[in-house]
Amino acid sequence: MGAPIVSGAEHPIVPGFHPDPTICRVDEDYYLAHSSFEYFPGAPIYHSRDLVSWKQIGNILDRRGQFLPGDRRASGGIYGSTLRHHDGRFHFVTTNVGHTGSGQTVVTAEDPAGPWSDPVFITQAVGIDPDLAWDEDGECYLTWRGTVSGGEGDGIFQGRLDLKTGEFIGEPYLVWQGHGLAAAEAPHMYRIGEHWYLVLAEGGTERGHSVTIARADRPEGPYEACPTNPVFSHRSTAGLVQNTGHTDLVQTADGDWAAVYLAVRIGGFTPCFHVIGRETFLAGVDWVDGWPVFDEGRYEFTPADTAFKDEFSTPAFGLRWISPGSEPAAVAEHLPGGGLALRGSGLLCARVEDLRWEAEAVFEGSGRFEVRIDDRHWYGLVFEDGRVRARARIGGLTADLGSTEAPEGPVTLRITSVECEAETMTAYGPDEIILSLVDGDEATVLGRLDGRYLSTEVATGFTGRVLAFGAAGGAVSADTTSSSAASSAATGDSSVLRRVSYSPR
Ligand code: 6LW
Repeated sequence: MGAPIVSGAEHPIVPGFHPDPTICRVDEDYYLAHSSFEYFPGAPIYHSRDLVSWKQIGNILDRRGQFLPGDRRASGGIYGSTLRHHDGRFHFVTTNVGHTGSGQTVVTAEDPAGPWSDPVFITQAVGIDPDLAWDEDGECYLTWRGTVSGGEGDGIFQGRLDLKTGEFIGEPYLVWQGHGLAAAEAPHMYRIGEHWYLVLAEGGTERGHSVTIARADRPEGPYEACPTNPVFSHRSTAGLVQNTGHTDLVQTADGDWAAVYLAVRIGGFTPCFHVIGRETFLAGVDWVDGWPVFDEGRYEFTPADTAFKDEFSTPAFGLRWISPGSEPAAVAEHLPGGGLALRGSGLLCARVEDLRWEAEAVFEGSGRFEVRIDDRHWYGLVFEDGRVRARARIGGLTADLGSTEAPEGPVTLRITSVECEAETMTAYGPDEIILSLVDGDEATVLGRLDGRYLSTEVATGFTGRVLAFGAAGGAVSADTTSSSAASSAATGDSSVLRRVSYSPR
């Protein structure tokens, strides 16, 4: 039986934590980028020719020179951004909130898969959610949410920009400040027909999230607000898709319009929880009296195939692999013949992209495998000293759940997300997480926990669940060469990750 067809109203085009989507088109090709916070490499970029099936082609910020780690804190790092194509080059502007004094960061590239340029910093533009647009004379405008360093006022600012130097031409100025809802942010400006349009996210990125819009004859305004604002929101609606907002518009190759936006899929009993972060959704857009009308059900498609298996047999990390506050190459070293020697306390991670899923990790020597939101919210298994233990951390609480002797040879650890089986309403969480040791056909369950504690509503922040792999504490010391890493792997005092597999359930 073929893969099911789903509606864009219910199912993301890019699942898992891929928030603050920004999109551009070049001829028949569409490109999409996302914020990525403390995870490096940052700003994953995707390609599509039909708007519904997307393939990751790179990570825009894959050199630390472009993305300083700053304080490496959870939900720090790379925030909302804008991707545009102008004058034969792709332009990506974003905020690294961990890089004090950098203002906004601009990188460019000829090939969207990279390499992207070294950064130009717009230090005067303090704040978040920068947008780039050009007028018919090639004048470049930066619009962002925030303030001007050394200046007055706070809100949606705009200025004419010298992209080469990062300096403003003339003083930046306030533009339209929105419909008056909380947290007016994520401005995007477009020249459409005879008007300049300014789209904002308002209401905050939670249940009250909304899209508002205004138009003007010139980029700097004055702006006329849309009489039916907010033009798009799920606030106070029923349904599992919530928090809709933070949109970016694109004219399709056949001249129609579409919008990408973030939303979450909630589960559990009220107030409900989202566990895999803010995902990217797609809607059609019609124009009525010169104002946009969102059509969420316009697109139907076969969902992305999220299953993967990696034996780390190629010298480079796949594009999915990211590290929170560190770098994959600092956490893991490729071994001759496949597998990774894991070292230190850093983690190698991949986004969870389904509401129900199962993942396995095969270790030699020792290792740890977790599902996490951040350092204070994770459930996992640790294999060391010949034993496997299930453990969990929720805020300030850490608990050992169960343990058993590890079998000889390679050890397979499994984490599964299943439907919650609770009988009472309030015990009904978004899912349950099962932690097991697999030995042949046998699976020994060492822990089973309510998934609500690994949700953004509990952990707070801007990210979602990731699978995380790391050394069990027997870090391979820095001067260990890979061959000696392989030999010490055999003696069980170092952490070698041989294989990871993941599939939706
Ligand atoms: C993003 C901003 C926001 O830059 O959160 O809640 C920031 N809205 O638009 C991180 O996603």
